[in-house]
Amino acid sequence: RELAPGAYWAPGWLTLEQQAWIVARFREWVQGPVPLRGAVVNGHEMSVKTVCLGWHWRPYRYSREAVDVNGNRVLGFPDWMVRLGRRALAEVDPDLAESYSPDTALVNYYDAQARMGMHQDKDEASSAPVVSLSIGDTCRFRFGNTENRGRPYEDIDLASGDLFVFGGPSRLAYHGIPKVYPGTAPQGCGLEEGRINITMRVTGLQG
Ligand code: MD5
Ligand code: FE
Repeated sequence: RELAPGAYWAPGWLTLEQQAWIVARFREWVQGPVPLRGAVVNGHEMSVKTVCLGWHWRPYRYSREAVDVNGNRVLGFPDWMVRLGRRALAEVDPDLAESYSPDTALVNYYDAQARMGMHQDKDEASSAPVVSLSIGDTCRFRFGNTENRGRPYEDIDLASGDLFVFGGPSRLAYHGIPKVYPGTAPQGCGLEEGRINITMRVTGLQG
């Protein structure tokens, strides 16, 4: 369903088998050159922990090396994820899908206490859509407006397997995760506790 212009929600888009396969890759990524870490924003460590593919994100910029962790180069952005991103976008905008080339993924892990405050994703130099996939515990997702952190907003529950695409005017909407519902991950998704969210993005950077 289209929540707002350019914001599309496809519940249950990933099969349980696909979810479990992606969780197995996640377990490899976190054993890779750069561990999961909470980024430090305004002197505070985020409760959401992140590992990146392609480009390393830290507040307000991207780099190839995880300069705020251990300086290692991050893992490459996998080809299978480019294809998955195109298939996701094809669900909502077939014309955009074939030329969509995400080059970075922020893979976020939320434990039962983790929260993400209302923010805009504007560290990318491209206006290409963001493709978001959720696995594990259900969370409350707050989808706001493009003007400020407050009302009007709409709260929806994002469950394991859900796809969200943020494009067009919704690309710069404020959004956040006020709550995770512990113990709600479905049997077979590969995650016993917590929530994984993958956001594929186009950085608009070269090199
Ligand atoms: C999450 N992650 O569920 C969300 C999904 C993040 C983040 O917010 O920055 O890692 S991505 C949500 C998103 C991206 C771009 C635009 C909009 C939402 N939006 O217009 O609401 O862990
Ligand atoms: Fe965001």
